[in-house]
Amino acid sequence: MISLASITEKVRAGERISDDEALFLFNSNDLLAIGELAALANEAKNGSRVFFNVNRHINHTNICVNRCKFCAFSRTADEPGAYLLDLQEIGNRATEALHQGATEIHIVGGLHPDLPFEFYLEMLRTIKAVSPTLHIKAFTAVEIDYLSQISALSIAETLAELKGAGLGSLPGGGAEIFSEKIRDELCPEKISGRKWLAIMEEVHEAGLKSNATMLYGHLESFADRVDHMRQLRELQDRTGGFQVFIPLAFQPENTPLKLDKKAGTSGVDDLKTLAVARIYLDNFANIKAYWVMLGEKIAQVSLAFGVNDLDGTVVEEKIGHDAGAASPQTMSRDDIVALIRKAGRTPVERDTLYNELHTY
Ligand code: V47
Ligand code: SF4
Repeated sequence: MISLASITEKVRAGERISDDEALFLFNSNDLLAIGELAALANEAKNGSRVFFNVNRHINHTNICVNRCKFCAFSRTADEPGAYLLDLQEIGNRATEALHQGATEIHIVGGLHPDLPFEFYLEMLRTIKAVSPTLHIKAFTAVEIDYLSQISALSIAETLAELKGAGLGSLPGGGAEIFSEKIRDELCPEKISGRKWLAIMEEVHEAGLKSNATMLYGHLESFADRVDHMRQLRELQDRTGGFQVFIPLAFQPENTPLKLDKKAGTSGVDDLKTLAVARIYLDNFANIKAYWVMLGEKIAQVSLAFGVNDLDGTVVEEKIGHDAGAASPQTMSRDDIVALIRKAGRTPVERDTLYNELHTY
């Protein structure tokens, strides 16, 4: 019989927990016990060190052919608020980021109906021309699939072209929730969970690292969350190419999915989800709290619930804030260092590939 005691024994022995055990934890209300287990699992990997990075997000366009029901960011080209940044503006933002000490540019955007593949290559080259030292983490698996369609290249060829133009790694977006039933309701136009995983496998085979996310707090059940993490754990066993798992707390404002005023996640759910992820995903080195969606305070408390990574200075964020995120647009390096220190942890600035740059 599964119990908290039997799971604790496994975690103490460094053993992998089962899907049923993860589900048991999700269904438990003993948040502090789950947090303690997650902290144990994390401390074995990372001690008291917490990673963060200095980065800038650039969302080159919000014009998108898809209409995911959880998304408040996307527009059709003729809708108010639709935008497309030109290459000069993208170069200016990268230059500004470089001067502010950024080591990473994080780029994701809508699936624009008219941009040619060459635009994406030029965007990467433009940023690399600002500084070859800037790491470009860009394009979700969903965008890679779209770029392979517009370029009429295979996924492997698309990745090779992008890599040649300066792509350094991939962010973890577009995973949403892998359950076919929920995905059909949420984002029927988007590639399937199976395709997302297949593309990530090719990404890893191409020698590129990537991240992995899970959007939670909408229509999915706890079992759907465990199913999602199981598929990530299995792929990670095969490739080892995921650097970090990032649960994304659904922000309901201005989305077609805003069912009622209670939509969205609770602090308890946020902490439990991060903690269960730390315990279950034993082959992921890092669990990241994305403070933009969680708010700074929950992100800080999560450092006692198994989290060892915080993203980042960000600078300008649209996807969460268009959907009502209450967090600020940016945190400075000093803000993040103070947040980590006040949690009694050691701040470590990293680069995108988790090389350590500076311990504070
Ligand atoms: O794929 C869209 C999500 C993702 C909403 O890899 C929403 O380091 C909450 O993936 N509420 C893009 N989430 C962002 C993303 C990300 C962010 C930070 C770091 C990394 C990384 C990746 O945002 C989308 C989608 O899952 N999203 N709308 C919303 N209303
Ligand atoms: Fe488009 Fe991405 Fe928003 Fe879906 S989540 S509508 S693919 S921008």
